[in-house]
Amino acid sequence: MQYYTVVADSYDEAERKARAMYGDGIRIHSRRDYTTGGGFLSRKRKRCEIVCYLASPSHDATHSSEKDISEFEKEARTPDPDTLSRDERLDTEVYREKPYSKEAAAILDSNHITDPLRSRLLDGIEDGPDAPMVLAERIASTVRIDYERQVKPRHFVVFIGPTGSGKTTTLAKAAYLYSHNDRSVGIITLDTYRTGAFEQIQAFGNALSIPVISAGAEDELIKAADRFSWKDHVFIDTMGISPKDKELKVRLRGMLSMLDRDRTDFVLVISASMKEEDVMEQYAAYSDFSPSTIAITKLDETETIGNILSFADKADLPLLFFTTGQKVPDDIEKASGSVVLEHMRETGLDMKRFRAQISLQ
Ligand SMILES: Nc1nc2c(ncn2[C@@H]2O[C@H](COP(=O)(O)OP(=O)(O)O)[C@@H](O)[C@H]2O)c(=O)[nH]1
Ligand SMILES: [Mg+2]
Repeated sequence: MQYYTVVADSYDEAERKARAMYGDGIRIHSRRDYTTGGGFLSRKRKRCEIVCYLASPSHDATHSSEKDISEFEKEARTPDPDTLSRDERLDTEVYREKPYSKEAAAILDSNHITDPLRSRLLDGIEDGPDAPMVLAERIASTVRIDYERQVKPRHFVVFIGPTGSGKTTTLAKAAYLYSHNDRSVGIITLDTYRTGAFEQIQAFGNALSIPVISAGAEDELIKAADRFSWKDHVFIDTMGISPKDKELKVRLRGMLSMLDRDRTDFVLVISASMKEEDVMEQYAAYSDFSPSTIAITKLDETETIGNILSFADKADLPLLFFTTGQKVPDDIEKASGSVVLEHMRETGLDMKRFRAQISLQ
């Protein structure tokens, strides 16, 4: 078994850090409290070291009872420095807290960037006048951007996500953007449920000269896909499904299973104004469709996108587009490192100086 040692100022901090780094599946094996410093040059400082391990994969963490957890926590709070055998000690990967810039941490916190992304971004950034610049550079290079799909998505591009997140509007903007690269595009809408849904997408289609077909059942989708088979890209709009609406989800999944998976991209559309926990919940509802990329909408309605960046990092999804208003087709931009930085809350970053110093996409 692999053991991890995490050191921090207090037990709670060490536990928080361990969870952030290794996930909620960790179990705490032992704890050691000690003090450092106290010499001529440094003050005494209390420290806490915890040794933890990951519950074995066969152990289903979701089935461990509350009782188990409270018992292991009780045990973990009892200092027990010598319980590891020598071999186990040798097998222990030691993580020691490194000094990091408090200014950089404040910037990340004001942007709601959470662990594990927060810890990764801060790792090794030392205090000093350059800290915000180093952080900005790191953010720009850490955030994953879907450059490949920005240039060439697959044949079918399906937009999924909660109702009202901006799927239909963003799909129309994106279809127009791609049609400008000398590509022929078409739109199929599966949203035949909501009143006015077809009229909305058809109005966009008419305004942008993109043909729109409505398909309410599997055979209709097959026919529509056939009619558009000569198109470079076919954008498929869907209805939002609430986590409770199992029937609608089964129906949507049934229709989408008609598409050739190897020729299909699923774009998850998420509003930037959602809290990270709510985004995670929505992501779980749509995870069956295995989205490969994210479009973030309504950046004009929020001051920061740290919540989305933290989510994207946890879900390991790259960013495709940002939308910044209701105007179709104008209010859309391809995601990039510099656009991400521009949409971070007032951080004291001098974007002009920053742009001048490092070249970003
Ligand atoms: N402010 C703002 N509103 C947006 C943006 N994108 C979409 N909307 C609005 O959000 C509402 C829902 O959009 P819609 O595309 O119908 O969402 P859907 O239910 O996911 O298809 C509409 O009023 C859109 O105009 C955006 O980037 N900024
Ligand atoms: Mg819609």
